[in-house]
Parts: sequence; C-alpha cells; structure tokens
Amino acid sequence: MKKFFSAADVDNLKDVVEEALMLKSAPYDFESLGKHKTLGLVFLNPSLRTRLSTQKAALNLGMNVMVMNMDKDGWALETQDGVVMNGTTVEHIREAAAVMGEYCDILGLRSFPSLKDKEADYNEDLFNKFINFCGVPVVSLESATRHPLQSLTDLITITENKNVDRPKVVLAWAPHVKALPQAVPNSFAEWMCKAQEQGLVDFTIAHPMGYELSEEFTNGAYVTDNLEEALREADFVYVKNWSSYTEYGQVYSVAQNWMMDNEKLKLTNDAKVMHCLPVRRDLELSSEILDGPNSLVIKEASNRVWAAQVVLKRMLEKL
Ligand code: AN0
Ligand code: CP
Repeated sequence: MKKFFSAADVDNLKDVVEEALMLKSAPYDFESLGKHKTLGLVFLNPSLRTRLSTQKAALNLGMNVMVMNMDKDGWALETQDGVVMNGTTVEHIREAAAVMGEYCDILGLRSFPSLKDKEADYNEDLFNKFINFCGVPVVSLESATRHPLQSLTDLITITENKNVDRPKVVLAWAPHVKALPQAVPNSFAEWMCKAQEQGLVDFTIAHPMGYELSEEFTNGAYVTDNLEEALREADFVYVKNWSSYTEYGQVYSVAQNWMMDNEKLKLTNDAKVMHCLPVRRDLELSSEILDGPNSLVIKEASNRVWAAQVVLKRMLEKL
C-alpha cells in the first residue's frame, strides 16, 4: 500500500478487517517489521485519538515515531504556487513536505477543510501537494473530504459487535453549534456503501433537508430526511454532525429533535450507538446513551489502534 486516503485504497474489506482483528489478538507479532523505520505524524489541526492510536500502532510494529504539530510549532505554510512570499507565510509546502520526506519512511497528515472554498477542499489541493512533494507513502489522518482510519475502525467495530450476518447500519445527522467538516460522514458513507456492495451491511443515511452529502460518497445508500423511518430495525446507529455541502459550510437552524436519545433508540433493534468522538454531550448524543449499555464509543476509539496498525503493516511490507 503506497497511500491510504480513501476506501479505494483497500480491495477486500472483509480481509482487511480480519487482518486488523488478527493484530488485535496478537499486537506484537510484527514488532520487527518496523525496525529502523520512522513514521512522521504531521498535524495541521488538533487531535486526541488519531495522534495517540497511530503512535501506539507504530510502536507495536517497532517503528520510531515523530510528531510535528505544524499548526503550533511549524513555520506558517504557503500552499499556493506562483505567489511572491512577501506576506505572512514563511515556508512553502514544496520544501516543507520534501524535507519531512527525507526524515521519514512513512508520513501521516491531518488537514481539515477551509469550509470556505469548496473547490479547493474537494480537490484535496493541500493533501495532494503534500503527497506529491514528500516522496514517501502517506496515511491520511483526516483530510478535507475523508477520514479513512476512522471509517476502517468503524467497520472493524461493526464486525466485532454485530448479532446478525448483514446488519442494518444508519448514519444519523445530529445537531452541533459549530460548522463541522463533511469528512467523517463522507468517509463513513464511502466505506459503508462499499461494505454494502460486498454484502457486509445494509446502509441508510438520515439527515434534515439541506444536509445532502456529495453523491460521490453515497452511491447505493438509502437516503431519507425521516429519522424515525431510518431508525426502524437499525442494528447500528452512527451519530455525527456535519455542515451543509450544497450551501458549503453553512449551518441551518431548521433541524430540531435530531439528537439521539433513549426514546429514539426504542425504534431500533436495540441498536448499538457509535460516534467517532469528540462528542458534545446532550447536544449530539444524550448522556444516557453515552453512559448506557448501547454505547460503543469507547470500544470504537480503542479499535483505532488496529485500523492504524493494519494500514502501517501493509505499507511497511511494500517499502
Ligand atoms: C472533527 C470533524 O468533525 O471532522 C474531527 C472528528 C474526528 N470534529 C470536530 O471538529 C469536533
Ligand atoms: N475520531 C478522531 O479522529 O478523533 P481525534 O480528532 O481526537 O483524533
């Protein structure tokens, strides 16, 4: 594997999940694979889970890890070509990425969207430049449009916790006070649509009108603006807020009563509730669910290690 950016970078989902679960049962079986190899994790935005779980995965494989909080500790980065750098930016991504590629065998990058320039965000301008200029394999730690380590984790967690062969999985929009990226829901939808194609799940998306995701991610999903209808017979409910894609980055005040709570859970098939975290309690998801028996959020976060480890293992094997 030369890059891990989207669901297209993995062929057989069942195989990758099985390999991740194998690593979970024997975390140190490949502890020599990463000897004398260095992973660099570059963050342009905050992170708790991605940062720690990916470091832990790399350490389990015997790698060295370096973390660069570019947003706080790096020079202000210029990402546009052809500009005279006489403003506030100090270093061009061409040099910065190339230099980090000299120090590392594999690089991870987190770069959120601007939520202002739809075209630049959805072209993955910054991410593609980083890939092109660094010259080593790159793992996405969440880009403008996708969060593949999270989505792989989510598929692992669904596989581990399902009671039926082909569970009904529902992505349910939830309220928030800030404009959040579409990366997590885009990516979850992309992976679940592929899982549906491969016979692993049935996939439904529920959101208020105006929150339609880009169709490139939702092909094959059943999409509705009726949350109650979507929740009926659900085995897994994946709660997440996102801002509008069509009115790019906007938040409407129309959506009422979309927070997941125990009352709504009654409509489901005693569904397990998932969220990528961080979660706003009693805004996106009720405390009673988060603290109750149906919540999978901690197990899900725990599985981030095995998603990262299987991806790094596959990359190390191809170095
Ligand atoms: C980010 C998002 O929604 O993309 C990161 C989630 C992993 N969430 C927030 O900014 C709260
Ligand atoms: N779920 C997730 O990616 O969390 P962090 O933003 O804390 O890394």
